[in-house]
Amino acid sequence: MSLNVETKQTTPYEGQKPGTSGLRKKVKVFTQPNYTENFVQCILEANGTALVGSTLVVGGDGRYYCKEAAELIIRICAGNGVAKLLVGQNGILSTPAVSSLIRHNKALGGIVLTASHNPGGPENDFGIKFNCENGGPAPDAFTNKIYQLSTTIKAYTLVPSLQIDISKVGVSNYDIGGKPFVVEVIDSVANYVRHMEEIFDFGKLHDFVSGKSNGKPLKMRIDSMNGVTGAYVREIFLNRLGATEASVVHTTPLPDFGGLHPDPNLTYAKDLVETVAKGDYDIGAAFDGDGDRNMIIGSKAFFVTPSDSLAVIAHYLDAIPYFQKNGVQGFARSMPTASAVDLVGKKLGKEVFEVPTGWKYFGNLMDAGRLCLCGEESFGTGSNHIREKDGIWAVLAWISVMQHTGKSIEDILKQHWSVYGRNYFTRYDYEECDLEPCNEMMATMEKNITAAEFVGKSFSSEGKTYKVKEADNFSYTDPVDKSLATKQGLRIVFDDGSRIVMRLSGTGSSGATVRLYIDSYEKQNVLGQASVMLKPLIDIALEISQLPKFTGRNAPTVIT
Ligand code: G16
Repeated sequence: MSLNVETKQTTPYEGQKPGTSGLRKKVKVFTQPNYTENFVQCILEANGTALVGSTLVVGGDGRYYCKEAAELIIRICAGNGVAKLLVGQNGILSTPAVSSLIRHNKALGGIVLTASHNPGGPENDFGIKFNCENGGPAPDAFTNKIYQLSTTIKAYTLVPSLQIDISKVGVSNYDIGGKPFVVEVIDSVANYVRHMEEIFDFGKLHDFVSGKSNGKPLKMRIDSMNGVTGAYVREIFLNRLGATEASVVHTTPLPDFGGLHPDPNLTYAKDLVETVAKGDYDIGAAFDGDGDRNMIIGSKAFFVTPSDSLAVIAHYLDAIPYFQKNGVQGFARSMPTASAVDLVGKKLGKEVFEVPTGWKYFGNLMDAGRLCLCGEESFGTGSNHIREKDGIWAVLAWISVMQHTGKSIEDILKQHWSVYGRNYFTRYDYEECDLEPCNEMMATMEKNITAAEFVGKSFSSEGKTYKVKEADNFSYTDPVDKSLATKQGLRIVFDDGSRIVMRLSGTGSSGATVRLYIDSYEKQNVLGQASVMLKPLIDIALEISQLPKFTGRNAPTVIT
């Protein structure tokens, strides 16, 4: 039976402008009449003529509204000439899994349903983003196009009568006005697990994790925080690597993450940190809702900053079969990320790139064969095996490094610092501030730090003095396509290499979140306590930015 395409009239909604990684709003915003429909129609139209006859991947982190949105997207895709959809069972796919599937299936792209680390549930957040055919988040030019379309949209098309049960794996064939349309509901984890098996030596890792190689099972606590990684973690760590059931927790993806805030950092992954601090563990790890972020801690909750995590993995990359086979190209980090990896790149003679915040800025460099490993301070680490950051990949990389060196996480870090020096790093987040005073604060600070007399100025606190070497609002020209991204964050660089960076988050769903990043390099004094070492520079940052005055906040909501 042929199904009919219907055209529905609509009017634009304000504010459908994708942020750092897609459109993130409260569920209540997305469930307004035509809100999701409008945005999905604009995503599809932004693909132009390539859409007709294409294959797309659809899936998300299982949060509230994910399944309904996936079913709606299927009907809208059917109405817009898409030929085939690969849909995760129950609408579930981690963000790295979507990226992998797009690449393996040579799809035109994928629609990812996630608000990442933001809380879920009817009162919380939902999100939609588009990933392009390289598997990576759509670049600025593409998301600007989506936004432009959203401001003028008059109609969307869909097949309202299309019935689909995405709880069962299988292929459904439809006839849409005489044209075939295929929906393949796929096992959410199979392709991703296969991919990890190609990258890492699962045999060696199994012997190490299960204790077969040295009679001592690896004591780990992997916390999925009730996000999407649960199913992937169980298959990889329990079934393939022989870990014990007690090694994994919160592995059932829940629509509201069981009330957890699935953001793997010292504040929100508190349960993991406290348990590992008290217990007898070699490694602790947590992921965010959609599985692209990770946090690594060692025995007694020894914290590995994401900037150090990137640098250590860079140092040991050739312990991983994928890199033995494909070679090691350049490294990259986002601008606010501490520059620890730069030192590894320099030593190994590799190119190192500094890009704006957002994984989308790494894609071109990877596609051009110039970049194989990158990371961000926001708990993102990944490689060119896909075009998203990849939480489980990062944990497998760390276990590979532990297996290779035979050392504890703390000893690996201490040895690293003894060779390269240490970048002490912290990030202060001031969440849900009023937008207007924050904009005013940023504008005032930009004016002050870009004034001619600012360079050369000295600032002192607690006996430490820092002299300004340069200061700007970071801009970036992509080395591959020469596209320009401006106003990517205020940064002050001091003559010892230490830095203060301030920017407004692009991933919140309401108000403004101010992020203050402090990066202080020490060649010799590498075993200090980070909070003590960073205190002078934090005080200087608060003085220069006048943050307490503008935001009315005397303390951050999150410190990492
Ligand atoms: C997204 C992006 C990351 C970015 C992070 C933080 O992560 O993919 O590249 O570093 O947001 O962005 P912001 O500082 O603007 O909030 P995710 O995990 O939220 O998709």
